[in-house]
Amino acid sequence: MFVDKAKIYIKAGDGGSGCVSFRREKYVSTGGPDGGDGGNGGSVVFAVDPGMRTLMDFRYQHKFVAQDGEPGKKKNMHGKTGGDLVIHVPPGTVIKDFESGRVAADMREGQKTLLSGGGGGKGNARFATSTRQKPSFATSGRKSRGRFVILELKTIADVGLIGFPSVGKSTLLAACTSARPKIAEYHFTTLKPNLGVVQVHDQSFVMADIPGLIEGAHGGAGLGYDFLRHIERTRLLIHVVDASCTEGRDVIGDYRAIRQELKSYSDALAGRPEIVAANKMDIEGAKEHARELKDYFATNGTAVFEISAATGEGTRLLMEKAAEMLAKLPVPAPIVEDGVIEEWALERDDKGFDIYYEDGVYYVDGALVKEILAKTNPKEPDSMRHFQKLLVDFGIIKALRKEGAKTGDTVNLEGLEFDFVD
Ligand SMILES: Nc1nc2c(ncn2[C@@H]2O[C@H](COP(=O)(O)OP(=O)(O)OP(=O)(O)O)[C@@H](O)[C@H]2O)c(=O)[nH]1
Ligand SMILES: [Mg+2]
Repeated sequence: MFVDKAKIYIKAGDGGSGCVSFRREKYVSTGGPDGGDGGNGGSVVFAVDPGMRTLMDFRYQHKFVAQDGEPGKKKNMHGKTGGDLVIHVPPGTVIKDFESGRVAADMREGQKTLLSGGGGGKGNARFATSTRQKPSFATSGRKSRGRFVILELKTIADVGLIGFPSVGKSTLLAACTSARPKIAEYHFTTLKPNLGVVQVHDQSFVMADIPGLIEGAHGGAGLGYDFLRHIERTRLLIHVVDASCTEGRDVIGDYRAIRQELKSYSDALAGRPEIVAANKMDIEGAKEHARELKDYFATNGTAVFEISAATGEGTRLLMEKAAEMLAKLPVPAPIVEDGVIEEWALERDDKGFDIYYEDGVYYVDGALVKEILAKTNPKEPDSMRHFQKLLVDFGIIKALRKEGAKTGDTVNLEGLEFDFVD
């Protein structure tokens, strides 16, 4: 079974909550606050494993959750940070957000953090001020939201072999590389892509052999169509045609039918430079059909090579031509990463503020509150009106209401006190 697409669930670790605790000292009834912060949650990291060739591992495991941060402890001890979760994928894995379908990462090499862990909460020791010496509250850690992602393997190869079943694609791969694909006279012998490295003088390139295509493949006929994604990222195509026509085929008709399937898959793929390989030249009558092909391409400049993948004849010249063309072709850029990761970071349950209640006062603090206050001048009515609008827009009023605040209650925003009006 070949698996080249998978849907998995990923989630970063939640932040550990801050601790509420007071020092215990001899002869002192209650000492100062000493509750430590919670640890940050672990992140979800994707890493390329060059040895992996399929997404098989994801058939059985769908859920990947990084470790949560540990809660803070007394004596100002911080909770342990949750361990990152590293998910190994084969090179060429494209990661897409399931909901939006947008590309989050194109894993070619190295590693990438896709979800960051939630920050740990603050322990009560953090909230001690000259006027509030015994804070009996701490904040909880940030929760991180899990998401579904689609993994799609788009093999990275320089050359893609295309053609009808049984034309000899796998035989050609075996003749030119150390790959040992299955070869047999029946159609659809190849069920998954095979890769091999071709060495030509001091140049080398990767060649991919995929299941054969047939007419109507784009409508679901045969099984090769889905596999075109594996040669989407090639720079050059070798279109293999069976010149022996032993199956009663017509070389030009075959060639055109495959071209049609390529076009229905993608214009970009159909626009790739192409070399035609007239195969099975060792069989009688092949010469004649190869001639037909050459005549057909006489005017458009497509190179036609006569080869026998079985005897190896002509394959060297074909590979040299491929190497020569590749040297002039640019390396394709990675699939554009359109910044989903930043959005995800914002979507974390990180509102930018915390609310806690003590002795009849609702305290609100956090980076967002500081930012709003920095822009506010309490002496100017206009500025205060804008300030109120910001409190509504950023959901602070709603959150206060949820915490139980009612008209007349005192709200303390990082030191600025006002009466709550609902
Ligand atoms: N005589 C001769 N037979 C060949 C040649 N190349 C391939 N064959 C035979 O053709 C049959 C099909 O070859 P494969 O390499 O499996 O063909 P394929 O294109 O990979 O086929 P699928 O994987 O089914 O798409 C096998 O029996 C091969 O031995 C050749 O140059 N000459
Ligand atoms: Mg094959």
